[in-house]
Amino acid sequence: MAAIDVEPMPIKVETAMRTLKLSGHVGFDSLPDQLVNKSVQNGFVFNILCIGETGLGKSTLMDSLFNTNFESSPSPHNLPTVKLKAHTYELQESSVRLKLTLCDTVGYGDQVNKDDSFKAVVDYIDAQFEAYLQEELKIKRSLPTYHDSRLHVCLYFICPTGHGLKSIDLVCMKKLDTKVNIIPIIAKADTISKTELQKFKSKIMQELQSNGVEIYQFPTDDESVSEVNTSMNSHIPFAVVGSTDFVKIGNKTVRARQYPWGTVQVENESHCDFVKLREMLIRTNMEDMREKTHARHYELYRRRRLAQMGFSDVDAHNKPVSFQQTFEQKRSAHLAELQLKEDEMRQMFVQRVKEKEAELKEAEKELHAKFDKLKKDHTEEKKRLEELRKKIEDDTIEFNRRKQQTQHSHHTLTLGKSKKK
Ligand SMILES: Nc1nc2c(ncn2[C@@H]2O[C@H](COP(=O)(O)OP(=O)(O)O)[C@@H](O)[C@H]2O)c(=O)[nH]1
Ligand SMILES: [Mg+2]
Repeated sequence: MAAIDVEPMPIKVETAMRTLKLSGHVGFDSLPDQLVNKSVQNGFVFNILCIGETGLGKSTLMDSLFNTNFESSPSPHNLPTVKLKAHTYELQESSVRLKLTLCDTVGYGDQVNKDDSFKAVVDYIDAQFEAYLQEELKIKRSLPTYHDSRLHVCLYFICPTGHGLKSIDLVCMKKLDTKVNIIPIIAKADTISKTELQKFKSKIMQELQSNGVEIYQFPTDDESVSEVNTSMNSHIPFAVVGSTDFVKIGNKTVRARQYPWGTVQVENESHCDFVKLREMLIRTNMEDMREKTHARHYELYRRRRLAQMGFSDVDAHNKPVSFQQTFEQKRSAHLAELQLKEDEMRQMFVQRVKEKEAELKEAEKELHAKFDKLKKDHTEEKKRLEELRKKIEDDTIEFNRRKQQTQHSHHTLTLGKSKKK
């Protein structure tokens, strides 16, 4: 293959910029509308990862968040390993289509040894990044129609009945904080009293901080949402309640959990933080999470992977180097390595042939010697037999001669006797 000649360094052209006034309406002020129209046409993708022990109310919360029934089946507590299961749904609200993927950690926290529980999750997140990277690196890319499966947010369900985070929670969140936007939530918050909840929340935040776990912060740089986001950041971890049941309160039917002593309304802000979570996750910051996933977490993965493959923006002397140059270098290094391997194999082959040849020659020599010995033995045997035969013949002749002689003398003797009579 011939190398393609390219200019190693692009020529930089400095352009002076001037600000001009338009003397009439041109129309590019419609660009934001064009962007909105296009986005609406394409539809949106959002992928949620739910991590939490079996039975903490993950599926119920998803049903509550999206006001639908995802028809998930409860998973058993006896699975030998953690598995990630993703289901994709097409949702539509007015003219906006959302391709929603819910990813569940099946069997999480159910094993006796929970040391490796996070591994399956890390592998899954990386696999989605890798798939996207491979699509990006293709010559013929189809990113506009590509189903982006990268996880935009991780809802980490914390068990409400402990005295803080469990070690599995800290280990897992620490492993994931550079890979996904983590929002910790206290599950089944109806099982915890009001005073305990405040203590529990601050304990969790303190534990996260002292272990250096970076959770997702709602962005405060955008003026339109900075106030609400700042206030919401102080409510993390949200204490949520989910339900698939509806109860009539006054003349309204609401999603709620009914107990002998009263009713917990999912969407009542004085009962739990469900509305805050929904507001932050879906209504205010969904786009920010999508953007951060691409610009921060994926970018980090991509940088690490490309460095692993041997690509860099600078060479050993800190001089800029293009992708093409690195590729050419890697290609020739690879070819040289192949050549070396080929030579080694050829030499090994020649050596083996020589050895085999020598072995065969030796075998041939042995065969010849064996053949000569057999021939000699055969000749000797033949000679011996010949001699034996000759001796037998001689003996036979001698025998016959004697026999005749005996017959003759006997005959004469008999004749003489009869004469006497
Ligand atoms: N008390 C209480 N129970 C809940 C809550 N959410 C779900 N549950 C119950 O917990 C059980 C397990 O819920 P599920 O959503 O299947 O948990 P998953 O295994 O994490 O998906 C079900 O019986 C739910 O009714 C909640 O917020 N509070
Ligand atoms: Mg479930």
